[in-house]
Amino acid sequence: MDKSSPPIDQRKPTDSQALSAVCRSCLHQFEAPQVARDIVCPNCGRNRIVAHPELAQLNIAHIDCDAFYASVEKRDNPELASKPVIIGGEHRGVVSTACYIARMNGVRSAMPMFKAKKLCPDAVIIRPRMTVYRDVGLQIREKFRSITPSVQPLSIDEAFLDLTGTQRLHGMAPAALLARLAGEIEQDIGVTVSVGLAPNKFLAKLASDMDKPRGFIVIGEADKLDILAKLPITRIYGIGAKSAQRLKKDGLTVIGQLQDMEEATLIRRYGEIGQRLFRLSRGIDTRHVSPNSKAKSVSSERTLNKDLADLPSLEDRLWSLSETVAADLKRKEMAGLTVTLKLKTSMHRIITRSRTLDSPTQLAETLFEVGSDLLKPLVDGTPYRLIGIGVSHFRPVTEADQPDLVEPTRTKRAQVERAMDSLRGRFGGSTIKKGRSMRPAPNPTGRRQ
Ligand code: TTP
Ligand code: MG
Repeated sequence: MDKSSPPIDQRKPTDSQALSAVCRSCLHQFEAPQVARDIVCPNCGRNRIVAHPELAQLNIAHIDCDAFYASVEKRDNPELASKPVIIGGEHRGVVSTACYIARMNGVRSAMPMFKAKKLCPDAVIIRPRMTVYRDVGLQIREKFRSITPSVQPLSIDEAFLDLTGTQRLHGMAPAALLARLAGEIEQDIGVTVSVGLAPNKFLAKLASDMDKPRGFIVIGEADKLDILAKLPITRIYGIGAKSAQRLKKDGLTVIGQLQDMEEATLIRRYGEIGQRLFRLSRGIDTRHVSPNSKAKSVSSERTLNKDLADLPSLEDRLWSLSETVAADLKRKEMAGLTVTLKLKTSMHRIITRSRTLDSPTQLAETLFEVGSDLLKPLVDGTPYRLIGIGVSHFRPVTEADQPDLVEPTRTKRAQVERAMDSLRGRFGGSTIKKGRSMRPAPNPTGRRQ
């Protein structure tokens, strides 16, 4: 057990503890006498109640739309309301999302479409309408911003909100404000959301996912350890299938096991990740909600000293830009699905080419590989004065750069890059060069940055 944790972490709600409660239907705020499952609102008699002993002290929220693309499709075509709906088919026949009716049959995001059809033969399959989803996502983001300026979008359908200080502004507790916001989004935009309220980002994100759809879960200091203990280790962000496998080999599968381990042991075994495992398993997360983080795209471009027309020179620049973008993504804990290459000709004509990947990335190697593929057909003697590379369509970082069974060399390169990142983390920045930077320069003038 973590002996150094403050005593509050060890406290659990008891039956005699009073609960602050909010009715999600009429927003009435009241004190419920004790921990009880079936509290009914004394004002409206309904039972959609959020209640928790620490309700008045919690300020960090995560809000995520329910089955986002599918919800938008159902909104726009009421005939679909009670039918199983699957969105997808664009990227080599993979499911983007499925409504909760289709999920009852086992359909999940990222599943091959043929398998989804087998599981749910009655499903209505719809191709994604990205521009519509993006517009709806932006409208929802504006709703978030109507209650606090401190909104940090994570992807098209989710964001963190810091509600510190909003009680005075809006005259109601964060929980009531969030309940009102969820109702408004449902009413005005026609999409339902799930809300998590907690002392920090990690716990808020876990909470929003615990009671979908139309959920509202609160995690406090006193119950966080118990709630975390039962969850699989993969719920810790950054622990993907590969890390989970490694931990499983060591007999570690649930977060509770990490809570029983010393920090030094975890760091000795797993390095930087070990420290994260230690802190997050105890619900400790000091990251701030940062409203200014670039959420739409992360990119880097460079105007060249002299115009370039040959592939090796352009690739040379592309590599260092890919490294810059990857470092930015890793620092911001973001990963994107779409890679965009930008070129400006000597005549100032801008050319962009994009490719959407099967799974999101934050790796320089992948950015470079895709960027270079997009670049090759454009190298036809045209002199270019600027080159840039960017990433957009952010997905949860936990889904990033999964081992690629089809292209094992990519997996291998990803491993090397991660190892380098970890060394950089321990010994500091620029002293360590990645594999590609150490290869011989592809042309006599090629200089790595
Ligand atoms: P999510 O919020 O992960 O999923 P969701 O909103 O569909 O469902 P949930 O109720 O579990 O939150 O992703 C938001 C949208 O992003 C989703 O509607 C479709 C898209 N998406 C993909 O295109 N591919 C994927 O693998 C995932 C996970 C999502
Ligand atoms: Mg969602």
